[in-house]
Amino acid sequence: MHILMNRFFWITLICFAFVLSNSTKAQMISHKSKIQVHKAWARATPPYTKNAAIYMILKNNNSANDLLLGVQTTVAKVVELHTVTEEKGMMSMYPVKNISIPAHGTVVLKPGGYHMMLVNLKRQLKVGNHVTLTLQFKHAGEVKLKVPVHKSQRDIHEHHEMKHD
Ligand SMILES: [Cu+2]
Repeated sequence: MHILMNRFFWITLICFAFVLSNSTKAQMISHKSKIQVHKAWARATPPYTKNAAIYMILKNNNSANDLLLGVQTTVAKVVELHTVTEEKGMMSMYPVKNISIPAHGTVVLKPGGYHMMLVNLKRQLKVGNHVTLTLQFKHAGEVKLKVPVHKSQRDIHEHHEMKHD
């Protein structure tokens, strides 16, 4: 009986650690931030591509509006904040100064909308790689992230949000 209990304890502990390491929040290095980041991913690039896009959901748990002011990374020279507009059937993207996240609200950075643009990549982004980002918010300060590289949005979900019942 004692051995059984013991084993149960370890299994529980391992499962718990597993859940922690696989939750989407686990990719956030700064945990206490008022800004939560979910489902972040960087788009894989073909060789010799100069730019790459990063998408994520930004959730503001604060009772004041916040602003994403800028982003830093080691894999590119610059990270720009972009949005996409449609004019005469042509989609074009252009840089914005910041991205506003309403109090207790969310902003979705997704293909066809807001995104972060890695400009002048220092290396190719391959599936399985991670990109380390530092997000700068006006109120929440710095949020550090480790973002996985995927081919498309369809690849992300499940294995980052493994459920244990
Ligand atoms: Cu862009």
